[in-house]
Formats: sequence, C-alpha cells, structure tokens
Amino acid sequence: SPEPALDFRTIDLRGRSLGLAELRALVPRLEAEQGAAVEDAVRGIIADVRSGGFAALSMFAEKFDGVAQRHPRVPAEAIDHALESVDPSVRAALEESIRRARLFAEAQRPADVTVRPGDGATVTQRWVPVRRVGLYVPGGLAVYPSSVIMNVIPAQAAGVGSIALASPPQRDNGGLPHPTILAAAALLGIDEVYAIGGAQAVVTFAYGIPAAEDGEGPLPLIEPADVVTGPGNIFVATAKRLVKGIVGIDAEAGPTEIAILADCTARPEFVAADLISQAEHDTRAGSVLVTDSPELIEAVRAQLLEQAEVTKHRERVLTALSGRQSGAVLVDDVDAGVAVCDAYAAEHLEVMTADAAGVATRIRNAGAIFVGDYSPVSLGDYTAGSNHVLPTSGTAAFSSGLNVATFLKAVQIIDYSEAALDAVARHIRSLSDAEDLPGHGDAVDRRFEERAFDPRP
Ligand code: HSO
Ligand code: ZN
Repeated sequence: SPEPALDFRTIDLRGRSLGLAELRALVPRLEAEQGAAVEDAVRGIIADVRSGGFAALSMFAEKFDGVAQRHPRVPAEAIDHALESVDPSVRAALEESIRRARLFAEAQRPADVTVRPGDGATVTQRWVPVRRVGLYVPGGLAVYPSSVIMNVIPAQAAGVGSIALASPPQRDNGGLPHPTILAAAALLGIDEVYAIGGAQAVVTFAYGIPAAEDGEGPLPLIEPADVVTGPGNIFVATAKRLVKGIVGIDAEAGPTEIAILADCTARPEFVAADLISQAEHDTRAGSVLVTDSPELIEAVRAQLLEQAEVTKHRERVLTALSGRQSGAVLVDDVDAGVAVCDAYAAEHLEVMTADAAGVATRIRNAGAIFVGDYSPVSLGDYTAGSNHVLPTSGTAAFSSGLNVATFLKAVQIIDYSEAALDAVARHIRSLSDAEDLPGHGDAVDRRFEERAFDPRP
C-alpha cells in the first residue's frame, strides 16, 4: 500500500447560514458501517449460542480466538496472579483512575423523590439498581484495561449486586483475557470474569447459558444479565442492537471521535496532539477542528504533519486524519462554531477558545466536554474521574455516556388513603367514561358504598 500522506481537508462554511439538517450533512462524518452480512453473521451467533450453550462458546473460541476452551470462567487464581504480576506503575495508575471515577460516580446517585399531590396522597419515585450487569471489554487490536474501570465503577456505584465481565481469550495468555484486564478486575473486586469474545459475550449475557455436563464433568451456568454494556467492534455493536429489548444496553459504540472548537487563542501544537490522540485508535476515528481562524487551521496542519511523522501509530493516524470523517470546519465566529458542534454532537468536544468555560456552557450536544488548554481527551480517557464510554456517531444528541443512571431504573410508588382517592374519584369517572373504559371508573366507585354503585350495562 502507498505511504499515507496527510490530507486534512477544510470545509469552508463562512458566509452561509445553514439549518440543522444542512449542517449535519456537511460535518465530516462517515456513514454508519452497514452490513447485512454482519447482521446475518451475528444472528447466526445468537442462534448458535442459544442452542449450543458452552459447546458453541468453545467452537467460537477455537474459530475466532484460536484457543481451546471447555468453560469460559476465569479461575480466581488467574485473577489474583494477574494482580500480583502487573507493573507497579500501571497498578498505581489504575488505582488513581478508580479513585477518581468512584468519587464522581458515587456523587451521581439520584435522590428518591416523594410528592403529596393531595391530603393523604403520596407518589414516590424510587431508584433501584438492576439485578445484574454484564460488561464486555474488547481485547483484539485494542486492549483497554481503562474500559474495565469505566464500565464497572458506575455499576458498583449504582449498587448493582452482581457484575460479570467478559473479554476475549488471548492465545498468548493461555486462553485467558489480557492480564492487565484481569488485574483491573481484581482491583475493582470483580471475581466473575469470562474469556468470551465479541458478539458471543453480548449474547451470553443477554440470554444466559444453562448448566450442562460434558464428558469431564459439570459446566456451571452463566446467569443472564439485565443490562449489557461495553464498547466493541461492529459485531459487538450489532449484537447489542439485536438483543436490545431482551436486555438494556448502553449506547452503541461507533469509531471514536474528537471535535475541537478553537479560536485564534488556541495552541496549534495542543490541538494537533489531541486530534492525533484519538486518530490513534482507529483508521475510522474522526478528528475534527471547528474554528473561525484560517491561520489556526494552517498552523494545526503544519503541526499534524510534524507530529504525525514521529507518532508510533503513524499510518493509522494519517489514514484517520485524511479520511472523510476528519478535517477542519471553518466558520464565521465562535457562535457559528457552537452550532456546528451541536449538529456534529461529538463523542468528545474540546473547547479551546477565549472564555472556554463560558463557551462550553452553550454546547448542548456532546458526550463529554473538555474545557481549556489543560483538559485533553486523554485525561478523560484515563484519569479525570469522568467516564470514557460515551455516545458516538451523533447519538450524543439524545444519549449519555455511562453513568450511575445507566444501571438504575425508577419505580413509581402510589399510596392514597380512602379520603385521598375519594377526592379524585369523579375525575377518574369522567376520564374513564371519556375513554370508553367505564370499568376503570367502576373500580374506584366500588370502594365507596355511600355512593350509589351503578355499573353500566
Ligand atoms: N478514547 C476512547 C477510550 C480510550 N482511550 C480507552 C484510551 N483507552 C473512547 O472514548
Ligand atoms: Zn482514547
């Protein structure tokens, strides 16, 4: 393949007044990866895992991961051993990341609310954690122990009692998940870990796998989960989409994105470094600069050339920066930039303008907003305390990054006294008649003997 060259395009929107639909069409973003073929393959995996159970998982471990596996449960000793063997500086970094993420997640727990709409009447909203969650952490090209933390911490802070983790078996780790993933699980107190890859892991958590026997003895069951979260490739995203409704899922993850809203006060070397930092994930990653400064675009382009030349994943970075999903958007002023950023709805948005904090408050759509010169996305990826599992592909317009609420649901509790019900009985009668559901009104009237009870014919 030819040496990739940098082709960081500019989309000039100056002097144009554009509506939301036009902006959405113009911002640099790839069409979502489509695949009838992928969907068929994932439907096949769902059918196989549901009918074949552990035998199907073994077959997939062999086929996709090249490992022989009887049962995917990772033994406790392997998790302990991974923690003992992890590099001390990595361990310290994981611990600090856990501490900060936990501080933020625990502060997010919403309060239950009770209102008194009338005398003797209460209505309460009670937040309850889901019973069990299944977390998937990728382990192919990308091995992200940080993602173990980002998935587990909000579930724990929500009070979820049963948390299981899955990550692909690795050939060079005796068929276990990556050792740093196991070490992170150990630090978080997670002992239910499975070596299962991709779509199979999502399906396993969605449906559970019943206990079985093989020639060598019992194969203990895997309980179904109520919520399945975690990033992954197109197969994982498709599996999540197909099991949604059977279980809850977090937002489907597409390739990572960074948008930077900057003016002439921004430091081009920081802007370029941050665009490269996310381009490093994936040739399909999006790196977008939104600015009112043509000079900044030129300075950033020069920095991109210089920095990309020496970065470790040079080819991947240059491919991502040169793709249709990346580039600079030139606007008339910061206000127009805010509109572009809202239309783009970035997974990560950095604001590097004069009064960055003020500008950040005007953004509606972003998974996370990073304010000023010293809050790069890498900080959020690892150690800020915020979560790095965030909505991609424009879904930040209607969905949120992982947080405590992902793992909670609200139960509404209604408690009326006799007098409180009596006080609204005539309204229930009126609405039940208006909807031609008189049995609803009868159910109320039946309780009040003093009222002549007259069920309709
Ligand atoms: N930027 C990625 C998360 C990540 N970065 C993990 C490094 N490790 C998606 O938000
Ligand atoms: Zn990252």
